[in-house]
Amino acid sequence: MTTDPFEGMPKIHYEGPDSKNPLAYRYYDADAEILGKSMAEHLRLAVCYWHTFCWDGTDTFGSGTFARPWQFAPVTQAEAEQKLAAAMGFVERLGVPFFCFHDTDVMAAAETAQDHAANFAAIVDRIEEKMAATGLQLLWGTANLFSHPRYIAGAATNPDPDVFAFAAFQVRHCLEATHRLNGHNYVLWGGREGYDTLLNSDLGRELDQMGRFLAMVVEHKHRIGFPGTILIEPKPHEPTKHQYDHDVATVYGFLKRYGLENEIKVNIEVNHATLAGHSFEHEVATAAALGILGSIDANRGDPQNGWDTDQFPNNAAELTLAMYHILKAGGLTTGGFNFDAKLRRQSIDAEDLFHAHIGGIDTLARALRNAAAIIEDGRLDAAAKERYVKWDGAEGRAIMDAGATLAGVADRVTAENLAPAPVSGRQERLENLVNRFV
Ligand code: XLS
Ligand code: NI
Ligand code: NI
Repeated sequence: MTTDPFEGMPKIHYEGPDSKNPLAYRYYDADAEILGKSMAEHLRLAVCYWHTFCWDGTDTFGSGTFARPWQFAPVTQAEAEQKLAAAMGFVERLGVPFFCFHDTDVMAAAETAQDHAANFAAIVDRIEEKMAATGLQLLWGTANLFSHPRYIAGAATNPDPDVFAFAAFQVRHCLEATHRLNGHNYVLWGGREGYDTLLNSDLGRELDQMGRFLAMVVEHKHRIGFPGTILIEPKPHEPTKHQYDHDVATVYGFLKRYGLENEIKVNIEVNHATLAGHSFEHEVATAAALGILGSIDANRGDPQNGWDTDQFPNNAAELTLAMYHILKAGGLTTGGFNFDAKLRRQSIDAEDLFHAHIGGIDTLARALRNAAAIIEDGRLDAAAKERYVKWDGAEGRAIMDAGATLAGVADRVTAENLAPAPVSGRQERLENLVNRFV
C-alpha cells in the first residue's frame, strides 16, 4: 500500500483571481503583505486531523463512505504511521504551516492507561521527526475526553472521581506532548462537560469539579514551562443537552469565578457561535472586549439545520466583519484559523479534500483582504468612535472617575439643565459602507 495517497496531486499555489484552475488559490497569497504582515502570518492556517484524516463519513444513519485507505481510526502503530504520512503529505501540498490533533486521532488504539501512554508516546516520536523533516508546526493539541464510554457522563464533571483522574491522565500526557512538539496552544473542548438531564445532575458540584480541573491544567502548564496558551472552546450543546462552556460570555464568567481569567483564553468556532444564537462576529467582539480572544475553529453551519454541520467556510462577505474585529483586536497571537470542518458524506474522492480546503482558505483570505480594506478606508471606525466622543470629554471622564457618585452625576442634570437629544445610529448607511468592501 502506498504511503502517499495523494501521489499525483500538485502542490497548491496562488494564481490570482482570474485563474480558472480549481487546484489553485485565487485570494490566498501566503507572502502578500496586508497591513504590515503577510497573509500567512495573519491567518496561521491549520488542518485538523479528526475530520480530515479520521472521520470516514459515518453518520447516525449510515456507515463510512470514504474509501481512503488511511482514513480510519488507527488500530496499530503501523496504521498510525501510515495516517501520519498521509496527513503531512496533504498539509504540505496545501502549503499551510500548521496542523491540530486529538491524542486519540494520531495514536494506535488503547484500552488501558498503560497502553494509552505507550501508544501515544510512540507516535509522538514519529510526529516530532515528521515535523523536523517538513517544517510543519503544531497549532494545538487536545485530548479526546468524550468518545470513550468511560466519559459517558463527562470527564472532569463526571460523578465518579476516577473518571476525573483518567481525564487528568490523558491531559497530562497530551499537554506534555504538545509542549514537546512546540505546540502554540493547548485546547480543552468540554464535549460532555454538561448534562443530559438536570434530574440526575448536581450542577453546582460539577462546575466546581470543572474549575478544579482547569486550575490543575494551568498549574501543570506552569510546572512544565509550556509557553503556549490554554484555550477553552465554547459550545452550547451537542452531544449534551447543555454544555457548561455555553458561549464566550459564559466561559468568561466561569473563568472569573475560579480566578483563571488571566490564564485561559477561548478558541471560538463559527458553528458553535451560531448554535448558541450568536453571530460569529459577536463571539469574536465579546472575546476581544474581555481580553480572551485566542484562536478560531473555522467552519460554518447550515442556517436551516440546527446542529454542528461543520461545513467549510465559503462566504467571505459573512466572515468579513469577524475578520475586521480580529484585526482591530490586534490579530491572533498564538492562535490561528484551524479548519474544524468536514466534507459532505458524498464527497468521496480524495481530491474533494483539496477543493474543500482550497475553498475555505480562499474564503478566509478574501475576508481578510476585505477587512483590511475597511480598516484602511477608516470610515467605519471613525463612525463608531464619533458616537462615543463625549465619553472622552469632560462629561464622560467625570462619570468614569472612580470617585464619581450616583448623586453627584444626578445633580448635574438639574444644575446644567441637561436635555440630551437623540442621534441617528446610521445603521443602514454603515451597512452600505461595508457592502462596498465585500
Ligand atoms: C466539536 C469541537 C471539537 C473541538 C476539539 O464540536 O469543535 O472538534 O474543536 O475537541
Ligand atoms: Ni472545534
Ligand atoms: Ni465543533
